[in-house]
Amino acid sequence: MKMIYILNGPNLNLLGTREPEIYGAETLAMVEEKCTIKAKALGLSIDFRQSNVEGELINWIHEARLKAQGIIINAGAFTHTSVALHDALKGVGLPTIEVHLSNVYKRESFRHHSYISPAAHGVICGFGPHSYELALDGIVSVLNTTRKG
Ligand code: CA2
Repeated sequence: MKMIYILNGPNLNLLGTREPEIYGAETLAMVEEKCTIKAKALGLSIDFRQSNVEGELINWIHEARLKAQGIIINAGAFTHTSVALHDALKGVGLPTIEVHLSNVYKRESFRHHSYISPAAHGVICGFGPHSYELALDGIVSVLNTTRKG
């Protein structure tokens, strides 16, 4: 079964506790549960993780090179700051979907630039927790169209 790493960046552990008008009322554990159900229906395994530490996210991306077939990443605010995450994703070269709960383009201009997007196959944002399920559909589509051999 194909393994997908779903990586979450800083402050996403606070999901469901504040700013429900932006991020929704669901906790990250609830998002993980939905992803687990969706992944099972798609025939995928997932490893769902969150860290507030940039280096830990980078190490997980490196780990994914040998252990996973794809990455879904919500890098949180590191999206807008981290050349290091960009380089890690480029370096590993796995199919990657960038995901955001909120529509970052409707928000402050500093959220309009992403260092992740140039290293990603595609971007999904603005659908709340459902963004993650859409990203799982997206990664299946990428994996099924990537040329083998
Ligand atoms: O919309 C997204 O998913 C973001 O990646 C979330 C990040 C933000 O910096 C990005 O621009 C867009 C912030 C995650 C923090 O989430 C919280 C949730 C509830 C309470 C506090 C923070």
